[in-house]
Amino acid sequence: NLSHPSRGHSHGDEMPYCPKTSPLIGGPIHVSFPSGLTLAEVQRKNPLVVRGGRYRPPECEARHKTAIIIPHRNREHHLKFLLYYLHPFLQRQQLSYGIYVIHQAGNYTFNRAKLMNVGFREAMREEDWDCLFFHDVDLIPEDDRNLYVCDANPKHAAIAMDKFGYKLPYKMYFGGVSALSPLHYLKMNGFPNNYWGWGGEDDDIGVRVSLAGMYISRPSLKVGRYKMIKHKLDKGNDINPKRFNMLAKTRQTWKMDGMNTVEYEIVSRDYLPLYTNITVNIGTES
Ligand code: BGN
Repeated sequence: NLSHPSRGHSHGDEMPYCPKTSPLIGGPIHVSFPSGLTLAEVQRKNPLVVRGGRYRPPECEARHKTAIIIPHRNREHHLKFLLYYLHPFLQRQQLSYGIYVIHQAGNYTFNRAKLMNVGFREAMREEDWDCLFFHDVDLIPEDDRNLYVCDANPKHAAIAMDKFGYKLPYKMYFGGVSALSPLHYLKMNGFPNNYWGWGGEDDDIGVRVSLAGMYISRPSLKVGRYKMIKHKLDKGNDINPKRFNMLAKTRQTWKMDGMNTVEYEIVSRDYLPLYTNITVNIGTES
């Protein structure tokens, strides 16, 4: 039986799988930031997206189920543009997908990596996703061929960002957008919980990949292109002065800190038209 176990009644029982390569994808995407764009407009342009920001191709059975995890606080403006580009982009790839925004409650220093751990657990609780994209809110993919599916190894997708001249800033860079299967994620004990503020957590995650015996896979420079929405460093996300010391110890700490130790309290879970919003209390630095 090749049909999907969780198929609902909105789909027939005899739907064929989607083609291996979607006929809907093109090449480069021209990214601009139209003033006056509203979420209502994004909703109007994506009539097939259902409650919680979920979608399945209407014409075929998707080959991939991808969850997008976006850590967030006070970036509504960026989120709006990301949703505006991401929904149609994922639909052109004929993916079955869901978008989760993980919103850090309160005003304590931001913790991107811990929010990703929350997103992983909460998304997997709802659905058997086969790939998770850990996605900064301010990065817009610029090429349709940047497929939002997982590879055999953890994938660093944002390898060519405009702010770094469309090149990798350094060889071990793992920031911005990365894609891991649930198995990859658990094998490396998820992400670190104790990087508060800006910097270093993505390098720690990159080191975990190799400590767990995996490699970093990457799309080509032509395809892994992203435009960053310009902004200043946020209030509540100061540069983390401890990042150098912490990074030097990842080899000793990765098994004791991560998915196996993450603690948090869900404040609310809202199934909004374009995304699932999970507001979470992740505490403060100990
Ligand atoms: C690096 C930061 C990353 C950041 C990239 C790109 C650190 C750790 C100290 C070596 N790493 O320098 O977190 O994503 O720049 O901006 O600060």
